[in-house]
Amino acid sequence: MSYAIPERELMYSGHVGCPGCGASLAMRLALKAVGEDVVVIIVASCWSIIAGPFPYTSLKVPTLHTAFETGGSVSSGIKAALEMRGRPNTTVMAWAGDGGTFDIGFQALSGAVERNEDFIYVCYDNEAYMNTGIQRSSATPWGAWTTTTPAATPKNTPKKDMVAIMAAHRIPYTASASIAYPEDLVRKLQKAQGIRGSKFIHILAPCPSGWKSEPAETIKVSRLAVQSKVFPLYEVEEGERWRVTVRPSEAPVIEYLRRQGRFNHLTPAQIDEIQRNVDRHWAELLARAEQG
Ligand SMILES: Cc1ncc(C[n+]2csc(CCOP(=O)(O)OP(=O)(O)O)c2C)c(N)n1
Ligand SMILES: [Mg+2]
Repeated sequence: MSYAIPERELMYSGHVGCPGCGASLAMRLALKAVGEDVVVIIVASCWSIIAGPFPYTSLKVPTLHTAFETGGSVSSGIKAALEMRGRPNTTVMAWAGDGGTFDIGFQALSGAVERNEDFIYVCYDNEAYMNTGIQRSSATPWGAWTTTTPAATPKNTPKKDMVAIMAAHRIPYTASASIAYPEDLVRKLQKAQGIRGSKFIHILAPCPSGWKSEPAETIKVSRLAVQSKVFPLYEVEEGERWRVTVRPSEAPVIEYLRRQGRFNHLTPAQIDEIQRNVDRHWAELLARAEQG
């Protein structure tokens, strides 16, 4: 079997991500997948910091830092500029957190993909506004502690289903991906790169500081998210053909939750409720996948 992850490294060591930062690993793998001929649009987030202060950079590829809500519009403009300069094959990859995607950048993103602009939009999802101090976002899961949803009154609404919302735009390609399944992640980014039009990739990115997890367990926590079906791995073509790409094992959600201090306050009844919701969403996903 050939090794499916390119050996090239387009991210330098010595970046300023925290120990065990899932978002840093996500970028390293994404760049291995798409290669050097790329412009990365970094939306205000932890990654604005991880990339390094000018004139330093942790990336070996052209990078443009931009405002929080502008990932969709700036990526559209950069793609148009590259085309005018005779570089239609250069990949444009927007790189934004969950706050920049699910919340404040949502309008620009929805507009851009409705126009079917030709870029890959990656949302690395650490399930809160981490860079400004762990505030809840619409990607924060039900029951989680954040600084704005303290343990006595944790988040009481479900996580927004962003992949389904993007698929509902009927764009050519939408997928979820995990740093614990790097070959699946690389394959999805390379597949996206080969498709013209809008592509959306949703990567779960554990944040030891915000999730109160062990830095050394970032990959284990990522894997448990997939195995417990909290974060299933799948792809959607043209909003219609749904396909599960990694079959999960039968890990109970408690295996995932108990490795993260942000869920410490949950009662057994609340954990049962999370399990029931995960099972229901998995059944819905399978039904869609079978139809597709
Ligand atoms: C319009 C605007 N409001 C607020 C901020 C402050 N801000 C910078 S990064 C950030 C949090 C971003 O959260 P997310 O997109 O989830 O990325 P993360 O920090 O978690 O990596 C905020 C609120 C900003 N830069 N611009
Ligand atoms: Mg975030």
